[in-house]
Amino acid sequence: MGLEGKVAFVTGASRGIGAAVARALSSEGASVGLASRSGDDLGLENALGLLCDVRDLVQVESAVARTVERFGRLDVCVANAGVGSYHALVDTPVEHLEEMIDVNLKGTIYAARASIPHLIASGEGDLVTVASEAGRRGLPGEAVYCASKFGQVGLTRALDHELREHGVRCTNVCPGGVATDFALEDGYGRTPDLLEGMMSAEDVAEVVLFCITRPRGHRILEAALRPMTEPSWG
Ligand code: NJP
Repeated sequence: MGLEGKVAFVTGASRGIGAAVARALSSEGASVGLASRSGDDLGLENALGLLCDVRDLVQVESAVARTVERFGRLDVCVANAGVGSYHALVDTPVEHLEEMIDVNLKGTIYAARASIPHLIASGEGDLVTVASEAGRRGLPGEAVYCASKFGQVGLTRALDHELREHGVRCTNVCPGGVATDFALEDGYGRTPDLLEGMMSAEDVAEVVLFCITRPRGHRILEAALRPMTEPSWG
């Protein structure tokens, strides 16, 4: 499944799912541009840590450009950076509402927009969006998060139509609960006890790796994965 010679750009790569994806790509031989607000390179060989707030198009464009400048090409973009705040809509702090739309939805649009010309130039590009089960159905207490995730899913599905003829595959990876730092910050609605029985970041990274290493003659449009402790909600 080697990815030697391939170059990937991952957003939200400093921890959680993004860091697990970065490690998986790197262990298969890919060079990786790792974007986050902390700019961590995870100590990986062949990695470039990039200070980047995905809410800012100029910063995203610059992070992609620096990845291409350093490694010479771009074959894979994983739009993963995301935040969640679990409240009824009327109780959702306005700054959390803005953050979810700006990071999850606009950040994904920006990462795709900046990466697409390079993915087309690669001739064998992959655009992966780390969306959510919340991008497949409405869930209680997460209306804005769902809206941002449905937006990501719609974006990636539409891009499949634009990019297939250019040899670029577009995939939504839609996990259920994953035990990371996600939404654990005070006021965001998750507590450590809720993580019991959830999937690991590595579980999701393996699915991302699986999707991008299929033979080029087919593509996976959506990969949905749930922990056994979660129902599939019909
Ligand atoms: O979250 P976490 P996950 N600009 O909190 C970065 C989705 N998902 O790995 O900037 C740039 O451990 C942040 O880095 P830093 C979820 O919606 C999750 O669980 O240094 N980067 C960090 O690297 C999200 O799309 C679950 O703070 C920004 C990363 O994002 C993706 O999976 C379930 C940023 C967040 O790491 C990864 O989430 C599900 C910004 N403005 C979907 N803001 C789940 N965990 O249960 C944050 O269905 N980051």
